[in-house]
Amino acid sequence: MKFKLLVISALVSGLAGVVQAAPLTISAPWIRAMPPNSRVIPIFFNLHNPSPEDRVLTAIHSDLGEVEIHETVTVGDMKKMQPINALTIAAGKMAALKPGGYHGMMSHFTLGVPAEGEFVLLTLRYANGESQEVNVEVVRREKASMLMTNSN
Ligand SMILES: [Cu+2]
Repeated sequence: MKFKLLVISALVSGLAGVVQAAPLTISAPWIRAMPPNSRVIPIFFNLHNPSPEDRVLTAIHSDLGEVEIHETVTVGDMKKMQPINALTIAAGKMAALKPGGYHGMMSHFTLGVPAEGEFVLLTLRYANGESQEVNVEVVRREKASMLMTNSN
């Protein structure tokens, strides 16, 4: 019995050394449906970080175009958006990528502007080398509002 316990504790401590940080939780993802001649389309989702360490989103990748991470800033009485290199999601907190705030901005579409109802596979990359995928539907804003409400 004592031997078994020792083995178990050795296993647990062995695992602890290689354990991966808990994955972030993605909720209410959506891409805004835009006309087919649009040069850019916005990407939104909530990122919850359940781990005890801050996590840093450094890139959003898609095979269907280029994606930047944008922030929205107020200059005078104008709102404008600009690219940022990283978005920190503090330990235990949530970062919202939402209209009027942070968002992904997709451009240079390889297969044209994704249409309403299509899905775009995104890979979120983090500063610690981890990544995660999310398949995001292109929807109209009305439907997105329902998504966002339901996730709260
Ligand atoms: Cu933008």
